Amino acid sequence: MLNSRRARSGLLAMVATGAVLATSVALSGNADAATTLGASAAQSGRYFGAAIAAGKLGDATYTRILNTEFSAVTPENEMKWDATEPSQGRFTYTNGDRILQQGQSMGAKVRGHALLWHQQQPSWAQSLSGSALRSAAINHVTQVATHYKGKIYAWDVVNEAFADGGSGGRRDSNLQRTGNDWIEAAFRAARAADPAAKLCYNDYNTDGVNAKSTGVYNMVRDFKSRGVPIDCVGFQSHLGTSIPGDYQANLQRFADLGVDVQITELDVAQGGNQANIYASVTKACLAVSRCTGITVWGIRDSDSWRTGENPLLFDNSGNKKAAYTSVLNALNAGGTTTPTTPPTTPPGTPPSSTPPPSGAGCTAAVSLNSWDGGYVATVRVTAGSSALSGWTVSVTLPSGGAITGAWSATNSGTSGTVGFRNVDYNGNVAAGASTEFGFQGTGGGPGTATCQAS
Ligand code: G2I
Repeated sequence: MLNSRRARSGLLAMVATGAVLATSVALSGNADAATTLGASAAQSGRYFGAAIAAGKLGDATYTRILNTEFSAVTPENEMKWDATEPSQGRFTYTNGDRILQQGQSMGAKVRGHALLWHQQQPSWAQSLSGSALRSAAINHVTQVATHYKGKIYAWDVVNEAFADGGSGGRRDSNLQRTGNDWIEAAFRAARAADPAAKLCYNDYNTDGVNAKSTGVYNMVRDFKSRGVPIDCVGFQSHLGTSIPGDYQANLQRFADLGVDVQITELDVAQGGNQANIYASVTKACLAVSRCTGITVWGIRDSDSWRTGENPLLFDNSGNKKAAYTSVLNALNAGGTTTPTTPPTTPPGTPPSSTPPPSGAGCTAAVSLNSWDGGYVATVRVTAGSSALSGWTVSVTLPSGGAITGAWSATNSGTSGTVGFRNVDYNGNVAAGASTEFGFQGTGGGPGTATCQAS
C-alpha cells in the first residue's frame, strides 16, 4: 500500500533505476535566453507549472516565486474528491476556486487534479460500492467538471488506477470493483461536461518502459481505437536518485498513440544527481513534440510532501537551487516545438512498406521516431486475404544497435536479426485488418520488417 510517505518514497527509490540520460548544459553569452521557467518553456510552446496549496497563498515568498516563475498551476489537494464533495451531493469549491483565481490572475494554465482516485475519497464514498458508488462517482465527475467548465486546461480524470509490480493490470479499489469500464465511463462523463478540457490519465512509476506503464499504454491504445475520449497522459515523475534510461522513449511511445504527454508531479530526491536528473527530464520533454509541459510538485523544499528529501527547485528560504539553473538552461537550449493543434497522423517516418498484401500471409510496416543514439519503432502488422491466428515479425538491426524493450510482442534476441512474436491478445487478426506493436532501442533502428503467419 502507498498510504504512507515513507512507503512511497522507498518504492520510488527501488523503481527508479537506470542511467542518467544527460548532464546539464551551461549557457553562456546567450543574450536571448529567457530568465524564468515559464518564459523559457514558452519559447517552445510549453508551460512550466507548479502544484500549489490555497493555504500558502498568503506567504509572500511563495507567491512571489509563483507569480514570477510559473505559467501553470495544479491544486495540490483542493480539487480532490474529499475537498469538493465532503458529503454526498454537497459541493464545496472555495479552495479550488482560490487556486483557479490565482492561476487566472497569472494568465497561467490550470491543471485540474483529480476527478477520481482511490485515495482522498470522502468517507461517504469509501463506504459505497457497486452501482451506488458508480453513479456517485460519475455524478462527481459531471458536477466538478461542469463547475470548472471552460477554465481547465487539462483534467486528471482518473489518477493512479494501475497496480504496481509486474502484472500490468488494474489496482484493486472500490472504484475498480464497480467494473473495469469505470475509467472510460469517467472520461465520457468528463468530455460531456467540459468539451474544451484535455482529458488525462495520470500515474506514477510509469516513467520508464515497464509492466505498469505498458498496462497504461495498452489502455490508452484501446481507448483511442474505440473512440473513448482521452487526450493526454500524465507522468508524475516522483524520482529518486536516478532516471529510467528509456524515460524519453516511454514518453514518445505514448505520444505516438496520438495523445499529449505531460510531466505532472515532478520532484527528485536531493543527492549528487538532482540537477542532472531535472535536466534530463526537461530535455526529454523538449525532445517529444507532444510533451506539452512540466509541472513540479511544489515550490520550495519545505512545501514538498517528501519531507526531508529536498526534492524541489527552490530551497526552504526560496533561493534558486542548482536544479533550478539546470532546468532553466535546458529550457533555453531549446527543443522541438509543441504543436498547437494535435497532428492528424502520429509523427514519424512513413511506413517502409505498403500494406495490405495481395495474397495470404501478412506484411509489417515500421515507423521510426529516432533521435541521436536511440529510437522508438511502431510496427503495423496487416493480415492478407486470410485471417491470422498468430504472427512473427523479423527485423535486422544495424551493427551496434540493440533492442531495450518491446510492448505488445515478445522478442527473441536483442541484436542482429530479431524476431517478434504476437502476445496472447493480438495474435488473431481478421483478413485485411491490422494490429500494432512496438519496441525501442539504442543505435540505429531497422528500415524494414518482414511478417510471417504462424
Ligand atoms: O502523494 C503525492 C502525490 C501522488 N500523486 C497524486 C497527488 O495527489 C499526491 O499529492 C499528495 C499531496 O502532495 C499531499 O499534500 O497527496 C497527498 C494525499 O495522498 C497529500 O497529503 C495530504 C495528507 O495526507 C493529509 O493528511 C492532509 O490533510 O494532504 C492533506 C492536505 O494537507
